[in-house]
Amino acid sequence: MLPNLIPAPQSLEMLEGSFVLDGATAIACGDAPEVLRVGELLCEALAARGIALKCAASGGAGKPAKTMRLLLERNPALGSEGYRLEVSRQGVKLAANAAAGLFYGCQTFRQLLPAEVEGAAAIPCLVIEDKPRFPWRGVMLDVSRHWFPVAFVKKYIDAAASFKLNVFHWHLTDDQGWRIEIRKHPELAAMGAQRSETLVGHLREQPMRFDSQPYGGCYTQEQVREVVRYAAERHVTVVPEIEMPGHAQAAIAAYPDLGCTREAINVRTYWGISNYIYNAEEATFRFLEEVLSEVMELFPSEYIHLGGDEAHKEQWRASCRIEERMRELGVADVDGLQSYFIARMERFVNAQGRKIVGWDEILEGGLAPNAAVMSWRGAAGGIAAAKAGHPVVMSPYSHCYLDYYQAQDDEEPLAIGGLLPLEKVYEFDPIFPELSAEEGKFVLGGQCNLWTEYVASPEQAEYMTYPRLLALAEGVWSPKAGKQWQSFLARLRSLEPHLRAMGLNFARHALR
Ligand code: TNX
Repeated sequence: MLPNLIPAPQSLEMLEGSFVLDGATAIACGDAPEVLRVGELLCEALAARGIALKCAASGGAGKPAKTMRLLLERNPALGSEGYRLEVSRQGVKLAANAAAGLFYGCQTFRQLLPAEVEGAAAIPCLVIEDKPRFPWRGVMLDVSRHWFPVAFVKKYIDAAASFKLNVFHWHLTDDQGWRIEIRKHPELAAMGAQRSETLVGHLREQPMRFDSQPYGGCYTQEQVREVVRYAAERHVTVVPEIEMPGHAQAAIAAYPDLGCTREAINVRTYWGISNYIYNAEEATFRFLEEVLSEVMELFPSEYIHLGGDEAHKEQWRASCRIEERMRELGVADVDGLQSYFIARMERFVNAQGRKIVGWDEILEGGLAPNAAVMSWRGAAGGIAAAKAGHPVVMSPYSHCYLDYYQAQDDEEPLAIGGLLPLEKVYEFDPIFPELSAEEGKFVLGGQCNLWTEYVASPEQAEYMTYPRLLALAEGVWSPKAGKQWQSFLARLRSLEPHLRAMGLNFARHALR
């Protein structure tokens, strides 16, 4: 029987016999600290399944009976994230060019464990060679609409990494709450992170009802550093998102001078898109640069996400001051102003050696020269950007929105709308037929997004995420040629004990 792996590896050859993994096995990691850390994380994961191993540079004191060796070994075919895993009766050899590959090999190894493990596990002898199809394998969590504790953010990253995802996009600011401490502008964490109450039920229900409960939360810089460190150990890059020029009501509530009307306003208490938008004063650009400076210090990621989506421009159109500013800045219309805004912030980010990514609306009025595009309103924006030679992450709501219903069933908890069953996520392919082979090279990968208007708890966030995130994982890691829905479903069913062992609350529609 073939082992049940998600995402499916590039190649797998089964051999005779099995290796018995038990307390007498040692993990030998060599001297590189990043490899030792990979070994330690594997030990922790195996301990959670009831197998206690020793992990050390040499494989432990004395002569261990059996070893699993983690080796850095040059193999150009494997790239920076690939690995080769050999399991024989005598031992296990895992080799890769870099620690990331060893980490992914360990995730595969974890899935080779049988459903029931009691102190020891028989691992089938085999050879796996594997590497990802795309370099950007992402998941986004919105912590503005609802806030999630650090422990949950870590668990979310840990689980994503175990399915070989490598980008955690952290949506930190929006109309309903600002969630990251900025030392230079303390009102963001004080005022901007709190709302007086929250909408009850769906936004469609009229009249609107509210819960009268103050709600808030904000990550301190120390907590942010801890999350970034935790993710890095799991070979996950955290990409922070700071929204502009729209989705800015919480920031404007904290500092009314950033807005177009300068009136005192509240952090938004219900869903939908706010009309509050940053003004275009020099002081506002300076404010955002100061915010981004602190953000870049906290997040070492190559990309900083500037949002850019759904910027309602009524307040810009209605403002004489904006008209004056547009003349001064030499922009023709409000689309031009959005484009100026993003391009100006891009210059600042580029000057610090980083790049920006934004939602596909940043194409409107002209794309900033070096920007990457995250395509959510279908694939058209991503296709246009790739054709123009810009990097693209595909995340169309039709296939990637984890806030949509996953089944047509009266029992489903309230969600924003839409319908995205597991099978449809599985069908997602980041490379669209409109792209030539050359243009396709600009597609960095794909991403699922969990917006949290209707997701108020960690349990619910997991329910919406799993197993759909596993379908995305296969779509961005595994070779396209081998993808097969029935095979995925069968593997998913047999990985149920694995999901359970990880303590994940997953939806069971496809597992029944
Ligand atoms: C659109 S996707 C948004 C979010 C909402 C989401 C709900 C995107 C860039 N913007 O602000 O939460 O729809 O599905």
